[in-house]
Amino acid sequence: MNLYGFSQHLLTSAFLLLAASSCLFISLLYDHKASTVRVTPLSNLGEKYSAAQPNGRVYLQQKAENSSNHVSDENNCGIAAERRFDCARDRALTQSECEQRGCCYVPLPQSAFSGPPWCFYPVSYPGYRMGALFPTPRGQEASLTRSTRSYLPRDIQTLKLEVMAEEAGRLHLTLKDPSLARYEVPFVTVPPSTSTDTRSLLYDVEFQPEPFGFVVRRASNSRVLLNTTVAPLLFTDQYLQLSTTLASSLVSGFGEHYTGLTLDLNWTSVTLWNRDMAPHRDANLYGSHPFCLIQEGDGQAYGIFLLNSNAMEVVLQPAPALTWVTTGGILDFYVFLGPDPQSVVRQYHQVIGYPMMPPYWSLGFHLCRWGYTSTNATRAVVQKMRQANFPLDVQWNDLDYADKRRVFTFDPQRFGDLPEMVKEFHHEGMKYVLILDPGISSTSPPGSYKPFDEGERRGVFIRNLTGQTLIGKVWPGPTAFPDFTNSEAVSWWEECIRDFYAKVPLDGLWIDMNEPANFVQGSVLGCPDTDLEDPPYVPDVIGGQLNSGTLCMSSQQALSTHYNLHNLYGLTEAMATYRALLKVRGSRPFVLSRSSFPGLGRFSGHWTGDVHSDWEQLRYSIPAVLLFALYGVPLVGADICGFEGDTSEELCVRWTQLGAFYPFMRNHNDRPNAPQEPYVFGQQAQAAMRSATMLRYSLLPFLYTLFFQAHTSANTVARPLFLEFPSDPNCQTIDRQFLWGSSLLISPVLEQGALELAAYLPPGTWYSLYNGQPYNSRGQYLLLSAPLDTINVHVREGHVIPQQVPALTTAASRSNPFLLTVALSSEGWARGELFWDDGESLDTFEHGDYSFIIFIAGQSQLVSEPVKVNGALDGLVLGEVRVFGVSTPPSGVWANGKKVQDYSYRTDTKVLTVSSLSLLMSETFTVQWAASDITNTSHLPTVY
Ligand code: MIG
Repeated sequence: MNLYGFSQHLLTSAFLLLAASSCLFISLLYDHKASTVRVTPLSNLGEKYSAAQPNGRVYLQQKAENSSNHVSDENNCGIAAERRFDCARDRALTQSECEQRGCCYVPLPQSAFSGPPWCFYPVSYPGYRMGALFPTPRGQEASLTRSTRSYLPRDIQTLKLEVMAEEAGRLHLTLKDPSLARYEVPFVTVPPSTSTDTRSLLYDVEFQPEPFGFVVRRASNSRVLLNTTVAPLLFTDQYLQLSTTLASSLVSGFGEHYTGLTLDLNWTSVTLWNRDMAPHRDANLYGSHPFCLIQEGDGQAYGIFLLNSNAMEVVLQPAPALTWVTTGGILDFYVFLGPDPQSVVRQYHQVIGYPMMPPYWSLGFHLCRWGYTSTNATRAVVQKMRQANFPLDVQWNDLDYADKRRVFTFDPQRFGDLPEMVKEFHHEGMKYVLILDPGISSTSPPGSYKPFDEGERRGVFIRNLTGQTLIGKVWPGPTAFPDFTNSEAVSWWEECIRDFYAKVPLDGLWIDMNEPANFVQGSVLGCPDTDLEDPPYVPDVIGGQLNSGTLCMSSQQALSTHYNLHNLYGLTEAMATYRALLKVRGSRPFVLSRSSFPGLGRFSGHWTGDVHSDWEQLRYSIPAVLLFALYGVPLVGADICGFEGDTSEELCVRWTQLGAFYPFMRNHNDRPNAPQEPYVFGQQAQAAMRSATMLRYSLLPFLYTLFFQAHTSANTVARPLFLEFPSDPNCQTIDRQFLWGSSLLISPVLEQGALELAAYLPPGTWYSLYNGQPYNSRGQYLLLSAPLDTINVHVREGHVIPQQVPALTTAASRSNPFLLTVALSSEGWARGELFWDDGESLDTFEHGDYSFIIFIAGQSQLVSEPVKVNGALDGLVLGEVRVFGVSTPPSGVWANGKKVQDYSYRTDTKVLTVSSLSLLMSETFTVQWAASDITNTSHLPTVY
């Protein structure tokens, strides 16, 4: 095949890809009206039943005959320990209490609290009875009724089940109260837009009418992915529970917690309740993501999303199985069928929205600490960074800037010239971000603090049960909390930001404390005694009560109670902040949020909060970052060198090396700690940090292109190995290494004193990014040398990595010459792409205001195909090409047909380096190297 045919083919598929992704995007953005889904015929749920059961009622083979309400007999209780489902999740029960519930009580040697439950449901415990399924405009629905009471207060006796086949790979199933509207999560989901060919569904669903339950199978192999008939559905006002078996124990998700990439299913539980809490084991942290991805073990995967924002607990047991217990709302399930893990992620993001495109500068290095106590102290930091020759794009300030810690003000003494400082930074090509807490001080003298006065006047704050503005306590003392579900609050917030921006031309906002955090429980007046403050069941939350460290549950927001909306506080603040920045600055917003919920990534990045400066926290920052990629928040990183406690030089070097590969790279430190800016360390440590940061800067064109792919195709940026190599069993749980996209493998040192590490290389050839040294892996661990100045990074064969000569800011690096690293496959080809635009305008892809170039190497040449070119590429050139894996020494090199003098070839590593090029990026270029196997290719220069 000649080169032309080769590239043409790839080009066509790239066009198709672009076209497809742009359609999708448009539909996500503009198709909010499309509320009707096409009619789902009865046969959706499996042709086989509809024929036999014309009334639509479907039965499982193993339908249990009688479901008695009496204490169960031995047979009904003879359930394997790992398949016991807890009948006493709500509270501890004695044997007689357990049996009064009609449950089995069979003690085990282990404690009832750490292993299988002693009190568990018998086979076929009474629950709901399902009626006939009827077609609806959106799919099918059926009525569920229960004739007996459950053991919990306020059963919803009748439920409506709706089953919707929205995409071939997506099942959507809801359970609601048909007679009384209950709270449902607003904002989050993007309505389905396409009609689905129901013959192509990747799944079958079967229903067991009594007691109600359902089974979801993978159509291709009949594998059972969910089976909810194993325990009863409970649906009461404040306690909703459903259990299911899973197809495997490889479960990732249910953040935000301090865990590895896959969860421990050995009788554990995770609680989803947003909380200001430094990362540590067994604690509910800042965000909630009721989504999990399950690897089936054969390369296939599926995902489950329970769209519910109430305080939730997910119980995990080794069956493998899980139980959702949530304290309100409705049950709104999505199942994503993949079949490969990256498709599961994409299907999930199609529901919660694709991530935003970050401004280019936000991929640079950010420096922050709590304790830069004045503008001059802040200036000094920037100056020392410059003197020490460290890249720095964004300087930050923490609470120090604010006058009496009140947001939207700045201290007249210490930060009196903040506006000038920010302009100076801009002058140097840098950006500036500061912290913004949601709490609005409520005790300034009337007339002296507009945000509060205006907020009160416009009624933007969360109210207590009796209708007064709820007052809590945060950094400025007593504070009110804006209700971002109130449109009036959203426009007031925009005005506050506009007023402040008129003085301080900041470039982005860091929204902290938005769980929301409160230093008093509930409010300064406590909380009223209601079922919301003290529900029949409280999941295992830090502090023991839902209002610990936050607002009263009974407090009122425009859309519902805080009880229902708590987990959405950070998301709604991020939405309001994104919108305000967009309107005020008119360019792509940068928001960094601590609290999160599904959908956050459309508006914001995330940092992992108050990590401690120790080696274990360094190591767990990798799964934290990778999990947020699954959650649709690709712009994420941990505080480099650690936030709490003193760092050490070695830890800080290793953390900076790893941090250079966090999609979001910020060094941030707490007030009392030893300083940890890169320049405070010894020369050797500084050199190591500098080279890691420079390496990142050289890779920013590649990183930016990955963000473009996340934004348009829901690809992941930092990517777990299993997503890229789903059928390699070795990759299933790896979370000490990760990938950028599909082609860069990052293997950091995570242990004190280590100067080498065992790194897994999936099958194929991997080249050292530094020198092109190849490793041919059969899928094995290799011992890699990792002296203090080195983080191991390998390029996967078959890929072209676009790079650029680094500089101390992205403003400068963006006009430097590009470099291409070409990692040839064993067949001698490679491919890569570059997305390029001005880096800060909004929706450049959507408006077609960007450049897109495909690079293809094969048959001893590298060719660029500028698929689309705009002004952003003006004057930019390709300066150098490195080709890894050139098997024979070339006898000549040509650029656009002209002979090149400045090249070198190393026979040991087989790397060809072509320097001193100056080829316009906006035009097609060709770099050719002569090798013996292409002498008969007529369009190449004759070299022998
Ligand atoms: O209660 O603004 O996670 O990054 O430096 C602490 C001060 C409040 C918590 C954030 C941290 C920030 C700090 N904030």
